[in-house]
Amino acid sequence: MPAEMEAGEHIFRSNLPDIDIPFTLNLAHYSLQNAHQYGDKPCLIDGPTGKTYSYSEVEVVSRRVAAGLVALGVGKGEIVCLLLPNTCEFALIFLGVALRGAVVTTANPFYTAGELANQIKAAGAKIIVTQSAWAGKVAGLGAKVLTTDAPPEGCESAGLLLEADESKFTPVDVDPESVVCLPYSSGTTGLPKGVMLTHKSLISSVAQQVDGDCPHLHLTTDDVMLCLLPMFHIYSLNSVMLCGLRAGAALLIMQKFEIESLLRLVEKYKITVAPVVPPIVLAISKSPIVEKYDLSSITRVMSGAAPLGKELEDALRLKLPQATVGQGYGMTEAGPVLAMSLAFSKEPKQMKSGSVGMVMRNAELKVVDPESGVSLPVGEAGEICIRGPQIMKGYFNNPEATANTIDKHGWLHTGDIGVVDSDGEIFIVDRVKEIIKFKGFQVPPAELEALLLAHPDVSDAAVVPKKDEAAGEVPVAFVVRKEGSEVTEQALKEYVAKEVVFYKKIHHVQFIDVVPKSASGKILRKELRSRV
Ligand code: 4UU
Repeated sequence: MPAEMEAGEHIFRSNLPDIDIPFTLNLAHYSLQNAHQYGDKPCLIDGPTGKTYSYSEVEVVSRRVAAGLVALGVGKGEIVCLLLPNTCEFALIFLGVALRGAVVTTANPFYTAGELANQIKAAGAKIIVTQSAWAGKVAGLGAKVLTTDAPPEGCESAGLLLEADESKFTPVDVDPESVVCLPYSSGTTGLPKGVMLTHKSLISSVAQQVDGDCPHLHLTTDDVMLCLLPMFHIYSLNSVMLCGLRAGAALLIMQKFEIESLLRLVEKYKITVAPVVPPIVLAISKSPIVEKYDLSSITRVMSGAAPLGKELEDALRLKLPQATVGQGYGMTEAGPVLAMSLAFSKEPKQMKSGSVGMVMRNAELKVVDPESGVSLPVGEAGEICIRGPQIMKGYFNNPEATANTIDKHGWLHTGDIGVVDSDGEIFIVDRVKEIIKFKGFQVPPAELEALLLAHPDVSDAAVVPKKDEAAGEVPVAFVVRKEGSEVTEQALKEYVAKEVVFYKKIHHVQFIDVVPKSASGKILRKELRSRV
C-alpha cells in the first residue's frame, strides 16, 4: 500500500488486514496452542537419524523440561544458554524454558571459549545446555553445564530436564512484557548486545507471519519445513521453528549444509518449504547434481539475512520452476521480521525480483533521511524504520544503546537503506551500519577492532566489509603498525583467527599510516569501504 500521511509522515502498512494477536499468552502455549489437534503428527524430525517427535510428544517433553528447570532451581526470568547445533533438543528445551517463564540465550557452538565467555557472563546464564564436544569451552563460567549426550566430568545430563517428571510442573503466569529470548546482536554499532525479545514480541512476530484468515506466510499441517539454518539465529528460531510449530508443520532438522545430503532429505521427506540464505541459493543454482534428485515437492523457497541478487534469484527460479521464490527481511532487534514476499501468502501475489516483500501486518514502516530524520515518500531511498508490538524491548543492561536504536516515538532504526515502490514493495539498497554479513552471519567490526588493538604491534585498526561472491561479504582490516613494528599480515590474521569463530576471520590486512576519522573520532568507514 502506498504511504499514508500521518502527522506529516509517510507511513507504509501491509495490504493485508491487521489481525488480533493473543498478546497475553506464554510463548510456549501460543506456539503449541493447536498441538492437541495435531496429536501424533510428526513435529520434529532429526534429518540425519530420522528420530521423530510427534506434536503430543513435544508438548509432554516441553513440560518435563519446565519441571526439570524448577527442580534445578531455575527461577522465573533466569537465563539458560542453549549452545546446541540444530537438534530436536534445541526446540524441546526452548519451549520448556519459555513455559517455565525463564529466558533462553542462544549461542553458536562454534564460538571460541572467549566469545562464549563474553556472552555467557554478560547474560548471567545459570545453566548451559550443550553437547559434550563443546562442554570444555564453557567450563569455569559459574554456570551448571548439562549435555544432551553422555556428560563429561563436571557436567550433568540434560536428562535432568528432558526426562523430568512432568506431573510436577505447575503452570506459571508470565507477564507478556517479560523477556523469553535473549539472542546477541551488535545491531547498528559496537559489540554484541543481548536483544530482549519478550513473550509479546515473539508472539506478535509469529502471528504477523502465520496467523489469521489470510496469513502473510501461509503454512499448513501438510507442510514439511526445512530447518537447516542455525536455530541459534533468530531467522530460524522464529520464522522456521516457532512459525512451523504454530502452524502444525513438520520440521525437518539438519545440522549442517552439505548439498547432497540436503537434496537426499528433500526427496525422502518431500520438503515443501525451504527457508535459506543466499549462499545456499548460490550452491543450489550452481550444483550439477541438483538434476539427479526429485525436488518437485518444494513449493516455496525463502531467502533472507543477506542481500539476494536479482540474477541469483532468477537462476534459482530456473532450477526449481515449480517453486515460489522470494525473500524475507529481518533483523534480530525487530523481532525479527520486518517484511516478507507476499508470494508466500494465502492469496499469493507475485513480487518483483530483488524485492524483500511487503511490511508485515500490525506494523508500520517508514523510510527516513539518515541525516535529517525526515520521512520520505514512495521511491526515495533512506533508512528503514519499523514500529509495532514485535520489536525488542531493548538491549539487556544497555539503556544507552537502546535509546540509540529505538527513538522516543517507538521507531526502531535498522541501519539499512531501502526504498518502497508504488506497490508497497521494499528494496534494500545499502547498509549504513557497521555490521558485516558473512553468509548471513553477523561479524561485528568493533569486536575485531578491539582484538587488533589489543595486539602489541598495533596502534590503530578499522575493519570493514569487502564484497565476496560466495560469502556476500568478508571482513578486511586496515591496520596502523606501532612505530618500528614489522608485524606481518599473516601474523595478524592468525592472531585474530585463534580468537574468533570461522566466519569472523580477517581475510586481508592493509597497512596504513592513519585510520581516517571524523572530528568526533568516529572511523570513516565509508571512505575505507571505497578503498577495498
Ligand atoms: C538484505 O538476518 C537477520 C534476520 C533475518 C531474517 C529473519 C526472519 C530473515 C527472514 C525472516 O523471516 O537478523 P540479523 O540481526 O542477523 O541481521 C539483520 C540485518 C539487516 O538489518 C540487514 O542488513 O541483515 C540484513 N538482512 C538483509 N539484507 C536481513 N535480511 C535481508 C535481506 N536482504 N533479505
